[in-house]
Amino acid sequence: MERTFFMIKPDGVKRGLIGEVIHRIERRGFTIEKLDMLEATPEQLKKHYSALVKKSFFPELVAYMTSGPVVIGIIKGNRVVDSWRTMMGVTNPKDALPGTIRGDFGQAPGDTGGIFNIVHGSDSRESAKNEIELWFGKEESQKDQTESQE
Ligand code: DAT
Ligand code: MG
Repeated sequence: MERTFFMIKPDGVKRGLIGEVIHRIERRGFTIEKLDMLEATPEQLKKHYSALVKKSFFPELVAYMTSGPVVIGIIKGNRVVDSWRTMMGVTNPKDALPGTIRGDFGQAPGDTGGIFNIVHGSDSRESAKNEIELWFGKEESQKDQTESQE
């Protein structure tokens, strides 16, 4: 059984969408294995978004992601990595389909940038493992390794 890392970003928490997101995960039949609430630090975000640190929007992204508490969690299920990405919708809410979380709730108010897309999900099994280690520790990520071979 596969596991993935997800996050409800500060806009999702502020807008009262924790229940909505959790409900969609449960309704879809995935198991929530871990759940926590915290304030992400710029150091954690540099690691979490290591592929994006050189992008022009990175300072804006860190400001967004540190603008309030986030909910982090691990969900488990058959092919959950890809399924959760599908449930989230594409990165920019302007393009995200209705019925997806980002398509139903995301906001992209400016023409020049500013993406507030409610949720995060790992984009591959490898990212899931790395992100689980970053946010929940090595022991939790190693559990993931043995279980992903099932
Ligand atoms: P995703 O969250 O769909 O995996 P990503 O990993 O490419 O997308 O980017 C991470 C986050 O960075 C994304 O959720 C919102 C922000 N972001 C990406 N591209 C952006 C852009 N062009 N302008 C502003 N923010 C952006
Ligand atoms: Mg990503």
